[in-house]
Amino acid sequence: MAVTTQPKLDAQRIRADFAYLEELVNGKPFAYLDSAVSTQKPRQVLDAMREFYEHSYTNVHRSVYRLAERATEGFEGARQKVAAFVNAPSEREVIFTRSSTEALNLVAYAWGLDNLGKGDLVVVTELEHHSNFVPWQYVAKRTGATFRHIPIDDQGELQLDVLDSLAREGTVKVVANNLVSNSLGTINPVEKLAAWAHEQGAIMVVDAAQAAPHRPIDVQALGCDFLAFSSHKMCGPSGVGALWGRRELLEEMSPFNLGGEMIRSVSIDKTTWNELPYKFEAGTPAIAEAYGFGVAIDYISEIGLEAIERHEQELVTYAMGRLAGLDWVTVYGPPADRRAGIVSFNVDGVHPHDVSQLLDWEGIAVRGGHHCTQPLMTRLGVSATTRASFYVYTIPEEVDRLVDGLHKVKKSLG
Ligand code: C6P
Repeated sequence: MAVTTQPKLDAQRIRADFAYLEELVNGKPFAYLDSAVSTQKPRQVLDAMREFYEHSYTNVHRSVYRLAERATEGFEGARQKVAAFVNAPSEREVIFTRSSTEALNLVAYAWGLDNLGKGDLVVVTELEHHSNFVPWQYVAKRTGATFRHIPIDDQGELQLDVLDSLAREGTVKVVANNLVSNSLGTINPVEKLAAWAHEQGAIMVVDAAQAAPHRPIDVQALGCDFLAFSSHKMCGPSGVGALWGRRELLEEMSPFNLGGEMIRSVSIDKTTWNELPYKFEAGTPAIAEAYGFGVAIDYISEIGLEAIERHEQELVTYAMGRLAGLDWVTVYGPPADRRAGIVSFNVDGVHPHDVSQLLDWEGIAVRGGHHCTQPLMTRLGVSATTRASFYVYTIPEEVDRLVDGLHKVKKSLG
């Protein structure tokens, strides 16, 4: 019988690609446990961007001289990589945006304003990041649609038993949910929600900001209509993100930003729109950043998304096991086997900002705050949490240092 071994990720070797991890903070090795906010950047991406700026850079889609063609090829090559990364049927369905936030705003405005009205329901979730919550709340208000949410249970998982009663309240037109919660790490049942959304005649909008960097994504298997993610959370530069959208929907939608590049023709009386994806890419895009996004996709794809997912699963299982031994720490969210590499917790009697400040003195970077999920914080009955989040360069020793650091926090402030 053939034995298949699943390749493991070598975090120690990967660490050598990240310059900042070699630095000392307060005389101690740096433990970066805040990758959910943004990841560090490997030399491969930085070198490639420098090379691009030095030898292939000018504006794209405008001129025919050699350098311009090279720039356009680099930019469009990145689009193909993004499309392949999420198994999009066509690269024309991939729109470069500034970020996940802009991608989600694009859908809320360009689809929502034309398709929502009184009697319609927009359904988000209680654990949504503000980027997939506030635009829908705002557009629902502007159009007269009803804004509803799917609540979570005490483990931070969606209570899907409310769906039937939601459907009775009106015509469900939008379901918007993150694939992975940035605060709790919950892996949400997006396929199920997409199937339900389609039964209602609604569109399914997926925020994959915390999923795309960490697990394989297949928009066709998910069955969604739109999917948003950001380059800076997956080893790429900031300032660029992507929206994948189903072609029929994108074709029908009005533009979001207006100006150069997104037009077919302009006259005093009338303007017509460019073809996809350019209809949604007004003005000069983040050219070298999109190119760097493509290189980052190559970088993490070479490590392997399954290997990344397994690595983070091992780390989160280890971290939750260690934190469970501290009866003065409250951990939020589902068990380790149903979450991604994110752990939110609170130390009894100590504000998360103080926890993160003291951990910084130990050379450990974590985030303390509401993580742009205030409705979730309200549900948890806290104003903030401390959050540790992992990536390809995280090692178990850093989890040990976090636990040691928390003992020190308790000793000084608990
Ligand atoms: N979350 C965090 O520390 P932008 O900023 O547009 O690239 O990503 C927004 C966003 C959208 N959805 C989810 C699930 C996210 O986690 C984020 C960004 C960071 O959790 C900054 S608040």
